[in-house]
Amino acid sequence: MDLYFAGSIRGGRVDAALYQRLIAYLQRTDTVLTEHVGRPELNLLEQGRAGDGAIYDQDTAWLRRSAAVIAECTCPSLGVGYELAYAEARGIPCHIFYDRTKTQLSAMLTGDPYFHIHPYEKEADIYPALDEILSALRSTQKD
Ligand code: 6K6
Repeated sequence: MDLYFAGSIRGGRVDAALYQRLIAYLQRTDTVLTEHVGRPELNLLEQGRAGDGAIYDQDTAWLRRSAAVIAECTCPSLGVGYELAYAEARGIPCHIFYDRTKTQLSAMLTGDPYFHIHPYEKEADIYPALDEILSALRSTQKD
């Protein structure tokens, strides 16, 4: 399956290493279209991809072809919030993870019953939840 992993870029890179581990886990079985989100050396001012307009066009095209969005939202990001609303408007399943010991998620996410919210306390809890999400997505796609 094609998956869209969403994580903060200009919102802050404090969790970049966590994103990289989660992306690597998903890549064992599936295609993560947004592998760059976990790149530790990602240059926030990088214009090598022809600027922000090209980034928007590419990312929204990837969102439209994704089986699901997996978002790590401990570090707040306007871009991730936008991507979640964009995916919801197109009926793409959205799974949101956040560390409940570090942050309170926006009420605009927790208050929206469309979103599947996964609060966690330690990173090890995320991986079995990802396994369940992937197997549920796979069985939906077979129907
Ligand atoms: C160059 C090389 C790698 O990345 C860049 C430039 N920036 C972006 N490239 C691709 N997607 C981006 C970039 N900046 C933001 N996004 C998208 O928005 C990602 O899919 C993230 O999930 C989300 C992060 O938004 P901000 O508001 O934290 O930047």
